[in-house]
Order: sequence, then structure tokens, then C-alpha cells
Amino acid sequence: MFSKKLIQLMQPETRVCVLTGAGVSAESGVPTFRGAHGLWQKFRPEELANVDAFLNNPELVLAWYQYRRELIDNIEPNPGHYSLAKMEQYFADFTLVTQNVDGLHRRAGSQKVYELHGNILHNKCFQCGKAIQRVDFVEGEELPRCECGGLIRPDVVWFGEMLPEKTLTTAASKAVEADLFLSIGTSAIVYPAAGLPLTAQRNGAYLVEINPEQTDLSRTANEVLSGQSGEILPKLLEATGIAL
Ligand code: BJW
Ligand code: ZN
Repeated sequence: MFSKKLIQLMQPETRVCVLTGAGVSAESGVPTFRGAHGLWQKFRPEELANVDAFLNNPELVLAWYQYRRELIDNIEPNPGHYSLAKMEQYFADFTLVTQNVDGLHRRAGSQKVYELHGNILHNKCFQCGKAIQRVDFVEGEELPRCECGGLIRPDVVWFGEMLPEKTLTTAASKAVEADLFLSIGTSAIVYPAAGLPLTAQRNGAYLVEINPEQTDLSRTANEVLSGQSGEILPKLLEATGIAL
């Protein structure tokens, strides 16, 4: 199932960079955005995850995020998340970059997580930018507002917005330095995150994709492990002799 090359690279001194997407949380019950079983089918992410959608219909956008927060409150990380937390302990130089906003990597024990698209459990003021802790949106009640009067929004990155600069810069430099890059559970179509695996490979990394479906990256990757990350990652650890 795994190539010799990949097993050889599973040494503690190998520099590893991982990019995860919604597929890693799919087995926990979080719907993906676009995958075959994507459940946000009523709306394309581009329709809700942008500033105009928020300004035109804040109730709809906030209700979407509230629904997702409640969903995340009631689920658990899966063996894919736990395997990545284990890998952080095993490799001396290991970087976990995620596009996910669900916080499940941390809940599984990953200590350092570069969250490129923010975190759904945090909020900020749309007007003054002040960080605001979790505020639940109740449909039919007044919209939550900051003390400055601005609307409160989730602290996530919408289309057309910049990613957190330092997080992105670190992720990009870790991709450049990596010997092994794993792209897991992402359709790899949203930039700049989707550029990270390509940057890594251009700079010499062995690029492995884990996904049950083909993506644009599948043709480019050095190795494609076709299947669910919650099954493949524990098997990879087992094949390497790392106990989960
Ligand atoms: C499994 C599985 C299992 C299922 N195991 N796998 C043209 C070219 C290049 C770029 C652009 C362009 N036009 C516009 C852009 C820029 C734009 C962009 O990339 N658009 C593309 C759609 C073309 N990017 C941006 O706007 C970004 N900002 C930016 O570029 O700033 C600079 C700038 C500013 C102003 C002007 C111009 C430039 C920001 C992007 C923000 C993305 N935000 C979202 C929402 C976050 C908040 C929220 O969660 O609500 O992030 S959108 C959504 O997509 C979310 C995700 O993180 C992201 C990626 O999705 P992901 O994770 O890959 O999920 P899916 O569903 O797509 O895929 C799941 C995969 O899992 C599938 O492949 C399944 O098969 C697989 N799977 N089960 C393993 N068990
Ligand atoms: Zn404010």
C-alpha cells in the first residue's frame, strides 16, 4: 500500500509538512465543502463565505456558522486527527497547516497548528477588528454587536480576504524546507493554501496525497493514497512502527 520511498521517509529526522482540508474531519461528521459527499449543497462556499454575503444577509451567514459550531460541539476528532497529533511527537521537525476552522486538530492533541483560514469558535468585530470570544447567534434575536457598534463575525477567512500573514509566511517556508509533504483531505483548489504542496514539491519534497477522490493535485503528486485519512494515516503509522 505504501511505497518503499515513503516508508524510508518516515524517519524522525525527516522534515515533514502537512496540509489538511475538510476531508480530514469528514469521518468525524463535519461535512466537506465540495467533496462527493459535501453537505453544504444548498449553498456553494463561495456564496456564503464572503464579505458581501455577510453584509447582504448577516442573519443567513451567522445562522450557517452557528449551525456549524453546534455541530462541531457535538463531535469528536477521528483517528486521522489523532495520527497527526502522534506524528508531531515523532518527527523532530513537523508542521501541521490546516485550512479547517473546526479546531479538531487541537482537540486531538496537536500542539502547534497553523490555521490558515481562522477558527470558527473565535469572533471578531467586523468594524474595529477587536477579537471577541464565542458569541452564539440566536435566530430571531438582535444581531450580536461589538461595543463599537460593529457587527460581530466569525474569525475566519472569507474569499477575497487576506490570510493571517505570519501564519501563511511560516507555512510557506516550512513547505519550502520539507522533505515530505502530505496533502490530506483537500480538493486543493482554494489558493494560496493549494499552492503549498506545489511549492514543497518544486523545492524537493516528496509529495503524497491522501484523498478518496482524484484532485488537481493527483496528477502531480509523487504518490496518491486513495482512501479515507482516518483509515490510511493509522495504517501509515503502523507500517512505520509508531504506536497510535
Ligand atoms: C476526504 C475524506 C476522507 C472527503 N479522507 N479526504 C483564481 C486563481 C487563483 C486564486 C483565485 C482565483 N480567483 C479567486 C482566487 C482567490 C481565492 C481562491 O482561491 N478561489 C478559488 C476558488 C479559485 N482565494 C481567496 O480569496 C483567499 N484569499 C486570497 O487569495 O487573498 C489574496 C487576495 C485578496 C483579495 C483579492 C485577491 C487576492 C481566501 C480563501 C478563503 C477560503 N475560505 C474558506 C471558508 C473558510 C471559513 C469557513 O469555513 O466557512 O475556506 S472556503 C472553503 O474552502 C474553506 C476551506 O478551508 C477551503 C478549502 O476547502 P477544502 O478543505 O479543500 O474542502 P473541499 O470540500 O473542497 O474538499 C474536501 C476534500 O476531502 C475532497 O477532495 C474530498 O474528496 C476529500 N475527502 N472525505 C480524506 N475521509
Ligand atoms: Zn468593534
